[in-house]
Amino acid sequence: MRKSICIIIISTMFYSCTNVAGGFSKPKEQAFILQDFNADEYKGGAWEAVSDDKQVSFKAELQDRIRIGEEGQAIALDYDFRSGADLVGGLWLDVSEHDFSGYDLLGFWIKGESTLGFSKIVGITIEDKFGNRVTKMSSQISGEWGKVEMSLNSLKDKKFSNIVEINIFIDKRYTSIEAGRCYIDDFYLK
Ligand SMILES: [Ca+2]
Repeated sequence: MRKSICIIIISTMFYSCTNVAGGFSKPKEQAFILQDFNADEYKGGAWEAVSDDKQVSFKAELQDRIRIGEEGQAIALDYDFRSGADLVGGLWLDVSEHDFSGYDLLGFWIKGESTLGFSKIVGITIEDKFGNRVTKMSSQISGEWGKVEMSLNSLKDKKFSNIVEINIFIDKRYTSIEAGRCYIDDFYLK
């Protein structure tokens, strides 16, 4: 898949999980925050299936209005299937610098923008450097912050240290809302 935006370099940091996120207390167990989007750059961006059709169907913008935590930023992911050829697209992250070994779960926080509408179904795919992929769909997206988690154990035949990319995607076939926005923040490992 081709990536329409590529912004380089990152900061990631260890957090103790005492933050309150949108009224949800984070789990007591310590999680490793893979990406909190609080730096002005990150390694990833928006992608869409047909990037040369002169129609931008997906945008991923750092913004600080709606986020997890009292400060920092989150991604606003806009999509629009009303024109253009794209059936699928989303947000991708380069996580090749991270070793997922020793963790069981990958998660992130997501919230739909009620005033614009949003897909209630999103998918998450992790991909290793050999192109092997595991995908999970979630139909739990709402207008409030909620978590999507996927087990890493389905990758058990592969080495977690080889995971290089995460994709969050919205598929036109799975949503009746043709255009909308969701916010994404705090990718974590547990
Ligand atoms: Ca953030």
